[in-house]
Amino acid sequence: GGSGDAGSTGAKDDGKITMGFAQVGAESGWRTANTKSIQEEAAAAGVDLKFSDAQQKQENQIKAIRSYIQQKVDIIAFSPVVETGWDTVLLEAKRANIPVILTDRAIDSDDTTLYKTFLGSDFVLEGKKAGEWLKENAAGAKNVVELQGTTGAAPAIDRKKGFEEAIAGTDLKIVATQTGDFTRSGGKQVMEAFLKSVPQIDVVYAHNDDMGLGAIEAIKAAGKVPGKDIKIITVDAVKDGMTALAAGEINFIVECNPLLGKQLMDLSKKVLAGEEVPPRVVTEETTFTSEQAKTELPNRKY
Ligand code: GYE
Repeated sequence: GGSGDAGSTGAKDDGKITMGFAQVGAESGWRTANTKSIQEEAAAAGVDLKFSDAQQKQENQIKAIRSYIQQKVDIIAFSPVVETGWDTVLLEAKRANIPVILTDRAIDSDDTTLYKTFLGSDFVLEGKKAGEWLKENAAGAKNVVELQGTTGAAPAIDRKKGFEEAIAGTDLKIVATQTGDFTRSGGKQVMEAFLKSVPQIDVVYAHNDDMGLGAIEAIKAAGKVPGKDIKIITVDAVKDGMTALAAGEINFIVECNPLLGKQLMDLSKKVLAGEEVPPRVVTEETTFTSEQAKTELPNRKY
């Protein structure tokens, strides 16, 4: 922290930046890759990283942020588990003159002075890409079941929204939707229940690879063939997802890039140097079909 060395913004006596990072949890392959990227890039940038895992609970993240404020870190970065309920703690950071950067997920607040910038994907666009592919590539399919991410999380809200926009006015319909909390076990459990209660399922739209992989287990256990009897679309494109895509068990994946570490360190340095940063930094992403996954898989880093 910057305590005691008057006149300097952010740097301690040794000149090192201290960052407090409040991570969501370790719920998915995406999250594991994201954590690794932040830790590695902090080390490469000479940033002293204090890292906490909130186990997908907002109260834990709020506690972690408060402790970073008490420790007088130079900058706080976090990936908000849900969109709402952040104003109080972020106001505390602001009053303590500690800048905040949102990474990966956005918050829903009218007060945009509570953070310097938001670095992450366009989740509505991801949902749209999923819906567009389905419209064009699944002739005859009608009934979609949706495995939602964590309730109240930006990627769950936005991936649903974008997908619904894309399939509006077509024969495709979401006939059942429930959260699987972005985990493999959650996806499996919800899919088991859907297979029992929904008479005809043509498509699974899972908000991430892990829930899609859990759904595959449930579909196989029910004696059906994933990717054939039931089409599967997911978001993320982590290695396990890409492997299932190459094998034809998943039909389409919308990429979401977890490697945000380098950009986060660069933005933090700029903020602490008093430089202007854009209020929103969007990461660039693509999509993969089964054929493309076969080519890409050997190069996949996470
Ligand atoms: O898609 C999912 C993870 O916030 C973009 O969180 C992230 C999402 C990602 O658990 O796998």
